[in-house]
Amino acid sequence: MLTRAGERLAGWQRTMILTHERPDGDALGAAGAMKRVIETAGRQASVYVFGEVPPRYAFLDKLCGLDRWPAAGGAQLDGQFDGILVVDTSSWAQIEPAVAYLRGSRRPRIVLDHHATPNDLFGRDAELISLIDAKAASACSLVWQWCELMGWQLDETAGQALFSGLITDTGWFRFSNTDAATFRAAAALVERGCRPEILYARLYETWSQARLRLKARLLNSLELSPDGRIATMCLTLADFAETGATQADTEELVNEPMSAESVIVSVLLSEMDSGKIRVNLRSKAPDVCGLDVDMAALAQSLGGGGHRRAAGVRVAGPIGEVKTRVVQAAQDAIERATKERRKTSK
Ligand SMILES: [Mn+2]
Repeated sequence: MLTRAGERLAGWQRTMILTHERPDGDALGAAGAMKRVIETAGRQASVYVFGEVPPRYAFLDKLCGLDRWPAAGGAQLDGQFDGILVVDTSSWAQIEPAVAYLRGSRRPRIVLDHHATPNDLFGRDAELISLIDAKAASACSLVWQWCELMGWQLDETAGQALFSGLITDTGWFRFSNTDAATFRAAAALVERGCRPEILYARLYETWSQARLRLKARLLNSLELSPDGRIATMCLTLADFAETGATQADTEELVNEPMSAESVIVSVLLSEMDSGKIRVNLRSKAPDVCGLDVDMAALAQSLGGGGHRRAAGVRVAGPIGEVKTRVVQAAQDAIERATKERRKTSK
């Protein structure tokens, strides 16, 4: 399938590349790398991003040259491209600004993704090749495999873009999705001149001052349950206003309390402008802490969703009441996990 898709892509003189809304390092890395690969082969490609590129990823914008999706909806672009490559998503809900355009367009498309969402909708109106591997750690590791198989040349820029996606989707090689394929791709990129220490500085040492101040307040709000297993942190609208930080600045902060050995569940509550409270939930892996505390189930019980280790929900405030409810639910979840463990060890 990769070969067939590769041959198809090679036949397009002009390729439109799209990725999901609120793009992350993997989305922009995969899209930017494919643009460079196509250009290096002497053909044209444009990446269209929905909305703004987050400041953290501005260097990828600069390196690869990304365009903004036109507010008019994209129909005017149709004559300018032979085919459409969608990376890191296969869900209509994540490409909302382009849905009307894609439904009307007859351009053939290739979708490359590592999420297990059903994607048949992309193909209803036009020819579609799906490259979906739900086991892959990142879209960038799939792009890497694709390039290897097709013998496509990766220049330094494409390598940096790919490395960015490999490491952001695996939390710098530490999440449970980190696999041998990721390390193989990373090793090969380093061999070709990619410098991890520079990319680390670009991705992890370029946050705003406002975020650092917000983090100070966040840690100051930390409360631990009597047994030390549940960490709770709160950010109020005043915290955001007085530090100048935004909701986007809370990215990854929920993980901070995990540095303490006793903590197995971390809860971050942030007040939003809408008046709702955003709840971020994390739990440690059972291989590490001995308990499988299901955050997806906890979030679902409050109307949200997610994965077993990382989930979230937005609920009506006030923040103090939400905190009490969520901490109680977390305690119940730990108790359930403890019972489960006793059952299986019997
Ligand atoms: Mn991804």
